[in-house]
Amino acid sequence: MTNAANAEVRQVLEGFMAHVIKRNPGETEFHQAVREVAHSVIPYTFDHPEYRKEKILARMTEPDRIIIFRVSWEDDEGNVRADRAWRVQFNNSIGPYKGGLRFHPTVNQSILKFLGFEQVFKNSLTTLPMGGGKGGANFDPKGKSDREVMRFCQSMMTELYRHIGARVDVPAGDIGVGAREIGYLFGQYKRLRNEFEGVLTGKGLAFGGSLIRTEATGYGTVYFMENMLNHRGDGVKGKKCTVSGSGNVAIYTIEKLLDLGATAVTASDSGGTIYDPDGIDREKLAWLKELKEVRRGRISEYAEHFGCEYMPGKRPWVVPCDLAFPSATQNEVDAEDARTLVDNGCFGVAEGANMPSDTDAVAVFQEAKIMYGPGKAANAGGVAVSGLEQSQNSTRVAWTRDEVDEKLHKIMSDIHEQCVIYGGSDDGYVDYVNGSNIGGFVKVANAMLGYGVV
Ligand code: NDP
Ligand code: 2IT
Repeated sequence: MTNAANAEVRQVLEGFMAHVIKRNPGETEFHQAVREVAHSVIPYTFDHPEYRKEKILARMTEPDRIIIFRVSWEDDEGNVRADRAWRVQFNNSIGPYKGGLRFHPTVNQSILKFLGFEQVFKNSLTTLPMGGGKGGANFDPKGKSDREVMRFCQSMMTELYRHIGARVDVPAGDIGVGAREIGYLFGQYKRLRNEFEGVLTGKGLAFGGSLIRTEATGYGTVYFMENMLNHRGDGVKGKKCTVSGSGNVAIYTIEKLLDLGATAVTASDSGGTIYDPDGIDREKLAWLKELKEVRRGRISEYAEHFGCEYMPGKRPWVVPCDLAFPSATQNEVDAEDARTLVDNGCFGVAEGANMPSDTDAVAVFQEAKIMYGPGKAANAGGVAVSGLEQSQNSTRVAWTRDEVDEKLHKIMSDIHEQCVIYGGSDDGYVDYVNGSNIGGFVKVANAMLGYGVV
């Protein structure tokens, strides 16, 4: 591009963002997610004027609708509680809305809009027919009894059920929402509608869940890293890895790293990080699963039990590694963390979490030209297997573990391929940010062009 053309692109981009910020005041996470996509897509639309003429990207930043509602429930002491819940139905151009539910005290509209927006592109990349949505509540499941969580979920579904359906909107899990919560939500939906349908994914295996859905996000993130490495003639085997978080995504990332002969040396939660230089082996991982999935304990207990270092209040990025897997939450890697990682020799990042690297951290990775796989590509395996769960539900079949894993492999490699098509350059470097943003955009944009002005 000439200097004049570059200046024009920049001007359009800044004007576009000014408009987004004005229309969505204070929603900083949402602005961040839109800016990252606009950086890739606006230059692309200069070569594809039909998208600009029809204002496709601008229309994509406006959710189809947002449903906000009160969830009243009673705790074990008989106190009345009132929380707030949302469902952001972002875009259903290529399929029913699809995306998780997050239960966390920090949940607000900005966070759910950023997650819903990202989901539109991620779901498009999976190659499956899924639109994008996200929801959740500012309910804090920590320290609540099973019965309290059940009452909350039942109350939430008593409103949510009117807005969702197997052909309308299909929620799943995210932070604070796992198999237990999906069970309670599905049970209430079924009772209210008197219909047994695939309205949620991540269900228990006894009632329509898919094999490998629990593992899919972590497994898929490692498969994506393997694809990025294979593209450069390397592989995951033998690499030392840092992983953040100790929830669903982190645990199955660590498991797949072990399967492929790599070593994870860290895990974390909101309290701090454990550093186990010997690596989290199978026995320790089994203990960690029990700690997090059954006892719902803290990561500091791992350090006490196995006698390794615990770094309270710290994130894993100070630990030298070859590969990093941020798998906890948004903006958990800042520019300083990114510089530390790169200076310590890290040459690959695959994001299991959604938007874990902030804008400045992404710039550090890109300037250093390390392999950087953004969440919408790297962690798409979770929603992809959700899509496979929907297919199994609607055809009333159940695929084997191997069948689902094989399809997951294929989907992750197809996503990688799309990134290379839209983000590759002659010197072999792949810009996975541009690749995933443009790759995710094109299919949704073409559907929107087909629909006319709606
Ligand atoms: P879980 O609830 O199972 O685990 C979340 C983990 O992240 C916990 O270790 C938690 O620690 C930590 N964490 C959460 N919030 C914070 C915070 N504000 N600061 C520090 N640590 C935090 O969630 P998942 O593993 O399912 O999700 C993790 C990430 O992966 C999220 O970004 C989610 O959006 C993304 N993701 C999840 C998918 C899925 O299928 N589940 C699919 C694709 C992406 P603590 O217990 O202390 O809160
Ligand atoms: O961010 C995500 O992709 C998820 N939380 C999974 C969504 C899903 O519908 O499986």
